[in-house]
Amino acid sequence: MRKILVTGGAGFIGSNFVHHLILNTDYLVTVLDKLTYAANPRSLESLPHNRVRLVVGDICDAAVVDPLVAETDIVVHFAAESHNDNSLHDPRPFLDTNIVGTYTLIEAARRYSTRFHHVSTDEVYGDLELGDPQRFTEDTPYNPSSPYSSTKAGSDLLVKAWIRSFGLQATISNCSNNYGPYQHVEKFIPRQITNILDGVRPKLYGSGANVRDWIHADDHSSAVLRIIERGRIGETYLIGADGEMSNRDVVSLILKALDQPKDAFDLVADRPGHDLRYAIDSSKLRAELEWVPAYGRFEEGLEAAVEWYRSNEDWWRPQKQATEAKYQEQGQ
Ligand code: NAD
Ligand code: TDX
Repeated sequence: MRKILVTGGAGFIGSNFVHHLILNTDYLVTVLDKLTYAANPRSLESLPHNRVRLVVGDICDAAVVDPLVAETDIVVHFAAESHNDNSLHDPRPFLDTNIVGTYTLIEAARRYSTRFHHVSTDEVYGDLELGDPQRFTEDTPYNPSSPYSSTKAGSDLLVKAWIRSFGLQATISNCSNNYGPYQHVEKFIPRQITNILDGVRPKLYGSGANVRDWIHADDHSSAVLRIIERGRIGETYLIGADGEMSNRDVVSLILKALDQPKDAFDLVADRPGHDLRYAIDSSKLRAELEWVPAYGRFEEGLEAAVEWYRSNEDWWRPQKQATEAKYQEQGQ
């Protein structure tokens, strides 16, 4: 049976990807995860133990990484410090994990000639104007805004250099904003859903006009699976599902799904350097690899996510208080 190493598999997208692998493939999965504050091993607990193994360790630690990469057929690299707001207050862990961690993994993949897939973000391209018809493509120049996105951009460039200089057998994907089950309550959509469930009004940064391009995490997973199975080595693929929406409109939909008045939200301090708009043109992935997202309307996927948080309070409750205390300190 084929073996796959999934870094960051106890986090949001990584755990959704492991669920997707178990349902749709016969891979034997090893998850390598440091179990930072962002991880929740419970996200994996319903999966068969004979198919999924969790190794707790740091991707920056070559002594941990090397033997795992040596024994696997492929590495899919999700592990990262992933939250922009945290990166503005304490950038150092972002440099360590996103840059040094990626370096440690690609050195191991080079040593053992292991197929490598690097999971990245559309934020490496900076932002677009509101109302501009332009969207990001694989040819858009890198122009990251935050400590988070600059470290992700740095990690992409390392992978590109290792492909060119050392013949690393790698692909890269840059995806838009994900939503779905198992997302930490620090992120926008789960924060607002769980605030409302706690009787607290949703909090929009600035005017709430910023636009994000939403994709369900399971569609991200199917795209990554398609790229590792059919993608061309050395190529970058943008992943998106045409889900552009302003933050204010997202909050309106969440309020509606939870039977709240449509103006029951607060505007709070804006994020410094807040990117205005992201939008993905995923034509290359769709045309070359015949990928199509399974989730149709964002509204339906969002309603399902609202229902998931309503039904899984025991999953998110332990993180909620500390997360809100941190936001309160920041005036958000
Ligand atoms: P997350 O924060 O939910 O999960 C990250 C996981 O990585 C956690 O389980 C954490 O414990 C683990 N981790 C962190 N540092 C580690 C280290 N040094 N060693 C081992 N494990 C470590 O993040 P996410 O939202 O699931 O994002 C996963 C990946 O997808 C990231 O690379 C992110 O840049 C990318 N991405 C995310 C989005 C999004 O909308 N969330 C969109 C596009 C791309
Ligand atoms: O309480 C909030 N209020 C608010 O208005 C929070 C937490 C966020 N926001 C805004 C900021 C953004 O415009 O909502 C939008 C989404 O915010 P986040 O969930 O923090 O996501 P974002 O900064 O867009 O980055 C996400 O998508 C790209 C992921 O966190 C990244 O890991 C990914 O690379």
